[in-house]
Amino acid sequence: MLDRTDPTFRESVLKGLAKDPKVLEPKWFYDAAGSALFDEICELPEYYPTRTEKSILEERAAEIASELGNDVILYEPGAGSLQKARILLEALEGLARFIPSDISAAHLEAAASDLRKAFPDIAIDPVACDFTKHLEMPAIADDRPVTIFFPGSTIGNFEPGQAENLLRRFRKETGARQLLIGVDLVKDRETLVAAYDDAAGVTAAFNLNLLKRINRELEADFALHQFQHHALFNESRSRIEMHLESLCEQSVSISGERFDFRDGERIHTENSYKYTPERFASLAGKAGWVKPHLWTDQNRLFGVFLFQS
Ligand code: AVI
Repeated sequence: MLDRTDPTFRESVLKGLAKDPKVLEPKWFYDAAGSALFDEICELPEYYPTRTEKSILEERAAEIASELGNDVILYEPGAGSLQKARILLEALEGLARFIPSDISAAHLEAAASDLRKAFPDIAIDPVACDFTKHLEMPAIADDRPVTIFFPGSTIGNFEPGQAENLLRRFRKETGARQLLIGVDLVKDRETLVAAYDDAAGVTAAFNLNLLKRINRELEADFALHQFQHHALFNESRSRIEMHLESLCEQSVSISGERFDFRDGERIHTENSYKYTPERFASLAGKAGWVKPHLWTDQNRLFGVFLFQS
């Protein structure tokens, strides 16, 4: 298979590692190996968000469906494998149209054609686009109101200011009237840290895979065994942080440029923000999303919000 490197990858890596402290953007986690590791993370006993959100959607499907109504166009940005959409489509009896969007056109088309078989009465119109830049609408004559579906707590990987802008753009670029969104909630430190530092080491492999990808795609020589995964809860900023920590003083060459690491120096690779229901409703409110309705699990680990515009 042709290994095509995104032309902005090199620029982003060289720029991020020239900073102090060093950073790498989390969007680069998801090459083929990284995506497979993320799927494994979602199945881990410590990683509660995926299964908790799924159980909320399953258990509250009828209620959610009655709040949403079925005379809407459901639009899912960054839809991926369409696993969560299936639960909702089953509940939204009579839904006419579903628009999944994803950056990878091939992946999306394959997932959409499976979905068409399962839901022959729903028009499925995938659109390939990068939702962090722009939300594309397919060229269809359908003036039903749009409902945005944004599960998975993906919103937590954006800085709060960026998250607000993104939610505003969701409304403006599609004219959406409703937003159904999954949000990971603040909880005790132990549960949070375990979810990002699992006993089997899958999250560590996911984090370290970023260095493997840089080695492969950007002619670099990171010695993987000389870096270790580190996850912490930064309580004052209400976020999990993932880092890669250098285990010794060392130099790494990337595309002919040299980067020096002190013993113990960290590369900051990801933030995952955790919200209280009030804080998230206030952030969404600033983006024009009002009247929050929250569904949560018994232990209030995760929240599924419905907002109106
Ligand atoms: C994709 N995103 C919502 C995950 C999260 O929980 O922030 C990414 C992840 N990183 C490590 N584990 C999972």
